[in-house]
Amino acid sequence: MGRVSESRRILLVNGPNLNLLGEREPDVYGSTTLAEIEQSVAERAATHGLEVDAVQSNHEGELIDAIHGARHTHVGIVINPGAFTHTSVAIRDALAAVALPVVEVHLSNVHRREEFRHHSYVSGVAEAVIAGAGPSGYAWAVDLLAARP
Ligand code: DHK
Repeated sequence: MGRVSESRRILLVNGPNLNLLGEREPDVYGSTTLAEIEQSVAERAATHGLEVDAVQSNHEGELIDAIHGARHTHVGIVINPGAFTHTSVAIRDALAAVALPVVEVHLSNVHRREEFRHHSYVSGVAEAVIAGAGPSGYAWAVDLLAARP
């Protein structure tokens, strides 16, 4: 009799203001909504046999709690920390604490934008960083996590 294997889950984390995707500065962030991104991430993950739990919050502590919550249950994290990318040692420390593989995603090419967006506290604890690829970046992040043993 075969054993039913537990599903492999990834955590998708989106930070502040990303709930407004679709209407927020569409020239910078595009017209795709967060719901559409979450749906496409789930579909991409399913092609790899992965399931996705998605969280978005405008509150740093809620993002940290979600990251902590993944530590024994998920195989990796895809995160767009929004503006917390450039400010939050606490989110970086949370990602380091859970010791899961992390892929950092930005819809826009932060390096082509204002100087204050060029530094990321998260990149130093990420396996990979994808910036400027729009919503496709999230799907590629899933591919990267799925490719890990
Ligand atoms: C999203 C944000 O909200 C900004 O604060 C970052 C990032 C860039 C993005 O491109 O997805 O600077």
